[in-house]
Amino acid sequence: MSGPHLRDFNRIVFFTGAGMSAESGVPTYRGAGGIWKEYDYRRYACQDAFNRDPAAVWEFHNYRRRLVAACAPNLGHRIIARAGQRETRVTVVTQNIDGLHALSGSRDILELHGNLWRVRCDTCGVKQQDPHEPREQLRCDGCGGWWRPDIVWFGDFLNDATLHSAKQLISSCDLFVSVGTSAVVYPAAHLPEYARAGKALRVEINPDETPASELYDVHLRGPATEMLTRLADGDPQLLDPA
Ligand code: BV8
Ligand code: ZN
Repeated sequence: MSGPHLRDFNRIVFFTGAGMSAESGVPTYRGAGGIWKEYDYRRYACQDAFNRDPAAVWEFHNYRRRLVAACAPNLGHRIIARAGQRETRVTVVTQNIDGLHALSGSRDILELHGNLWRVRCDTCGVKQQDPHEPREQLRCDGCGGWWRPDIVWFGDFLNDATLHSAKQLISSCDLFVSVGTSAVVYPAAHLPEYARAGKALRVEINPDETPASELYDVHLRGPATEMLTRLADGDPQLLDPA
């Protein structure tokens, strides 16, 4: 199959969005059936909403936990994880909070927007990793404050160290593969520019054109699993055993 092929690169960054998990059954944000189409994030997924009614925000996030807990990594997640198990340096920079990259075996993951399965106390700031199930206990064992999802909601600043590491890695990679993002949310949508500045070969995997498409050298217009299979180019180490 015509290139590029993952085996030909040494430092790869996969920059993923909700489209990466669409074939696992996780709803995207904006597309058909997108979660923001049904739920207004101003009511269920921002600090103001949490200050007003933390229980309602938890009801919404426990609904998302149940939904995502029923989803499994897809072939695309597995190809990325296997690419990382070889000498090639592979990093996943994701906007996803679903935890499916980790579940599929990827190790080097930068979660720009936090994680659905982690909480932090809104008062003392202590953090806790949860099992993949809804959370019943909403109060911090330490100070009695409210636990809040450790997610970067609109209006929240991203973690500086995470964003800085992402910019560093993307500026020095030789292959940058964007998978399933609409490139409309900032500062994440700025990151492909660092790949261009770093002279990486840039591949956009998305069935649709995006506002960032002109930043890419190669456009693979199809679903994540099929297009990542193409990048794996029949490599038995990357694909599912026959
Ligand atoms: C901040 C977690 C400082 C939450 C998310 C500059 C200009 C304009 C606005 C701003 C700016 N800077 C900051 C802002 C404000 C805001 C922003 O960007 N607004 C946008 C809407 C204009 N940014 C912020 O608030 C950020 N914080 O800047 O703090 C600050 C503070 C105060 C005031 C000013 C600044 C925080 C942003 C993070 C928000 N949290 N997620 C949760 O889940 O509850 S964002 C969320 O949406 C995602 O994480 C992702 O980042 C983003 C976009 O979603 P995508 O992943 O791209 O998914 P989407 O559904 O949109 O698209 C799916 C794509 O997949 C489509 O293209 C589709 O074609 C494709 N697809 C579908 N199926 C498949 C597929 N592809 C492949 N295979 C398939 N099968
Ligand atoms: Zn606390």
